[in-house]
Amino acid sequence: MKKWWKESVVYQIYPRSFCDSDGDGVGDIPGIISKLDYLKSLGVDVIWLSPVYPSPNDDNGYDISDYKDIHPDFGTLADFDRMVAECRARDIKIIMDLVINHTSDEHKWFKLAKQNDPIYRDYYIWKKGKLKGKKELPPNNWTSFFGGDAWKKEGEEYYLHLFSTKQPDLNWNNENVYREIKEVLAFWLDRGVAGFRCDVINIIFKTSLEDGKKHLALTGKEHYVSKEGAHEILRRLRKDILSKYDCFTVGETVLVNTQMARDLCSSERGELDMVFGFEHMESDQIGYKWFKRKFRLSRFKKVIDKWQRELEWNTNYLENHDQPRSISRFVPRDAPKIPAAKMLGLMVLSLRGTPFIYEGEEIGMTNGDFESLDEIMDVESHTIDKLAVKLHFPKSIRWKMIKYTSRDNARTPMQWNNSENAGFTSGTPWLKVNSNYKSINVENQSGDKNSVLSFYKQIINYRKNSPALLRGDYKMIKSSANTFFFSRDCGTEKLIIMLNFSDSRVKINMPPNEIQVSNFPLADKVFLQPYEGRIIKLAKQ
Ligand code: TEU
Repeated sequence: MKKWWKESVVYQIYPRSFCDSDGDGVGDIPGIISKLDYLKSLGVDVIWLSPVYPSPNDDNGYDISDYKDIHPDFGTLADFDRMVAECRARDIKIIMDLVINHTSDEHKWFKLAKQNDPIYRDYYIWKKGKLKGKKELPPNNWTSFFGGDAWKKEGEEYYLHLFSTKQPDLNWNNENVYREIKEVLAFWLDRGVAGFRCDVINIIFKTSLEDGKKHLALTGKEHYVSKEGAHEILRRLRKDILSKYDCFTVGETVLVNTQMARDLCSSERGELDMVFGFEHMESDQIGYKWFKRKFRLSRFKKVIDKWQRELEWNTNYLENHDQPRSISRFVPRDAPKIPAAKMLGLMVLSLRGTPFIYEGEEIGMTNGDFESLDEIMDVESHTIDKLAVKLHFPKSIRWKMIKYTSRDNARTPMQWNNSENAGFTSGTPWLKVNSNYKSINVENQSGDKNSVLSFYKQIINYRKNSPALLRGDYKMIKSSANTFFFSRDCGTEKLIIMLNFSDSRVKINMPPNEIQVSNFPLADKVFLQPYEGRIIKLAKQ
């Protein structure tokens, strides 16, 4: 089958924050349908929908209580089918988020498991506590991704939760779990979806429940990161289900290195088609995301270059619903936002691989302008704050950590126009709208040929017609410390992409060439402007 997804531009929708059609303050499927023409005009080929399943929303849908239905906040299965049909009419495909490391604690399987049901108990991972003197401790020392213990006591035993206490981990040693999830995949593929983004897919299989080596974060990880058991499950899912449909999968893979990514994506093994690595997203963090350090382009370039060289094909992205906005982290705070947002967009869309754009990135949305923890909804931020209180971190430090790293930075409602609530809802939005919506919004930018949005449209269109950008080889070109240059070459077409990450002009020294795209309409052949991104085509020699 043709790997059509290699030539696609994927757009991630976080449904709660995209567009609300009924005024309840939460985005929904009819809202998404109303914006499909917008997405088509942007040049989007595939939509990745963050979870729309029923969920108590402890983690905004990443805690699923029914895999085969739609949350009433988002609409109904009939709305979903209509969305698929409306997408098909515009030649847009949809991929779903598949969250199968854990369910919600309100899923019927877990409710039965808690009651010691002979079948469902074993769908989850249970163990007795450990006695230390008279004190009972959790079964092992593992810590959760959101901070604190990875176990919660329920009755006589503890259950494992690598995320929040309301997200019990499934037991992938149980064949029934495999069978149930296999049916979930078929259910959505039969409804017309074109694949899945597989949440934390490389940690689903736990090899043992022994104590882990102590780490600053994620103690226990050596017992579950990228284990053979997970590889095997993915191979079985491909053989039993995925291979029967024209679809693709992209794995969200935590703590993955290029070797692990290659093992997951190699075509002989056929486990996943692509992964999201995180190494480049860590170039402004120390060890774990709560400790921020200055962004260093040298580190960032090195990581991007390594992933480009070492993987035959992969994803390119700078944003998603878990990460602060790119414009608020990969360029200095005082950088001019419009050219910088365009330059970052040019990078994502011109590297080798499938580009993923996150809602709002195409208009240069920035981090949320939250003033206190009360305005933040994210379970991760609140869990970390509680832990930091226990560790006696002063309030000002706690707030600083959360303000710059909270996942809610990217979850603020989509900014459609300059009417109240940015045109996102006629009600009260579930999360505060960024007050910069009056200047940063889709409507303002649609009519402005110099806007970030117009630039995205231009590059996407350019990409669709450029064999070098779609399929060409990648090579980094040596350049100064403040710039990132690389070539894309497919024999008939040789392009060079130049990105200036600094506020100074940079002299360029290139053979005869033609400027194809630049975020500065009057681009100069001798100098790159501050935050300029450009594509040049080398004249045939
Ligand atoms: O994220 C997994 C994951 O690694 C994140 O917890 C990440 O460490 C953190 O968000 C970085 O800030 C996925 C989903 O994308 C996330 O929204 C869910 O909360 C999580 O899985 C659990 O399902």
